[in-house]
Formats: sequence, C-alpha cells, structure tokens
Amino acid sequence: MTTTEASQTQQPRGALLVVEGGDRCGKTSQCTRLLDALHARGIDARAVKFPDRTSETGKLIDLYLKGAKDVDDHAVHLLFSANRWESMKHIRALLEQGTTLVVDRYAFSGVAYSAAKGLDLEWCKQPDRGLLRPDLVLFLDLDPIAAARRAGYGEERYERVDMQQRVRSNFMSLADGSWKILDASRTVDEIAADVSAAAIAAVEAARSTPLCSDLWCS
Ligand code: NYM
Ligand code: MG
Repeated sequence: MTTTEASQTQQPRGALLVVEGGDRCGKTSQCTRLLDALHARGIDARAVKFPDRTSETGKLIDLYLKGAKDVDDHAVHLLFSANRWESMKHIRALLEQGTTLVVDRYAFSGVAYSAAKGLDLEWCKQPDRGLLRPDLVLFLDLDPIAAARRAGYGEERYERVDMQQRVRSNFMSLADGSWKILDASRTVDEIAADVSAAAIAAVEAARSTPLCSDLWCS
C-alpha cells in the first residue's frame, strides 16, 4: 500500500467511554479492569483521567484538592473545565485513529461537585458546552455512607458525607439515555462484568456513529 492509500484508509473510530461516581465508589479499579477486558478482546484502548494533575491547570487543581491552596469556587470550576479543554485535540486525534478511551471522570463530575458547593447547575454546565459527547457514561452508584467506610476516605476536599449526598443527586439529574447506572455496592467482579458488557456494546456502536463535539449543546 502506498502512503497515499494508507492515509485514505478510513479507520473505524474509537469510543469515548466515561466512568463517573462519587469519591471511593471503586471507579479507578473499574477503569483498570475495563481496560484489561478491552485489551483481552483485541480492542485498542487507553486510559484518560480528569483532572489531569500533570498539566499547569492540573497542578493548581491538585493543590486545591489537597487543601494546600484555596481558590474561589467559580474560578476552580473554570480550571477543571480548562483542564478538559486543553486535552480535547489529543483526545479527538486518538479516537479518530481508532483508539477507545476509558475516561475516569469528565464534565459530569465538574457540574456535580461544583453545584454541590452551591453554584448554579446551569451556570456550571456552560464552560463544558461543546466538549466531545461520550458514547457511554458508566455511573458507579454507591451510598455515600458506604463510601465513607472505605480506606483513605476524607483525605481530599469534598470527601464528606453531606457533600457526597448532594454530588450524588446532582449526578442523577445529569443522566440521560447514554448513561448506565450500576449498583457499586456489589463485588468488584460483578460490577466489572456489567461495565465491560456495556462498554463492548458501545465500542461496537461507535464504529458507525459520528464523533460529536456537542455536549450540552441541545
Ligand atoms: N472533581 C473532578 C471536580 O470537582 N470537578 C471536576 O471537573 C473533576 C473532573 O476532583 N473529588 C473532583 C472530584 C474528586 C476530585 O478526582 C478528584 P478523583 O477521581 O477522586 O481523583
Ligand atoms: Mg477521589
């Protein structure tokens, strides 16, 4: 095949799979399990995590989350959004080359957490308007009282039961047809089975659906 022919070959796109939930819901373990399950089926997949604590905005966010820095609620909300926008070109390029992405938190966390601090929910959605729309949102639903019993709870800002209860109800108000709400109080294996079944179906469906930068545009 010549170079011209290779560049003209249309690769089916990868899927944008988002995993969301409150703190200590088991999200990070499920993302790892999902990536392994996709790789085991020969699917090209990579992990992405928001906030990306390595970029300039991410370093500031990290200090804020650890309580080492105070930032105005509106300003930090915009920083979390900027932290996503600065990755969008790279994310789009990966999806277009056929790589499926398993994204640990996205704009839904942005809105659910900031609105739980008292910011207006509609205001919170605006900065993320026009981000790539996920093919699937897997929401790991766990009672905040059960989450609070898990190891390490309380280490970061927001890890308080009253806050997490408001976060949970905000998440619920953002759910639409692209969401799958999973009972995260079950065993890791049980949850992982549901997560990978839904994800594999979404990877298949994404092959024939265009990629859209229209999150919250309608
Ligand atoms: N968080 C995360 C936000 O408040 N806004 C956002 O846009 C995102 C992506 O950061 N408590 C909060 C939720 C978490 C914290 O995430 C860090 P993690 O996945 O717990 O490391
Ligand atoms: Mg956390």
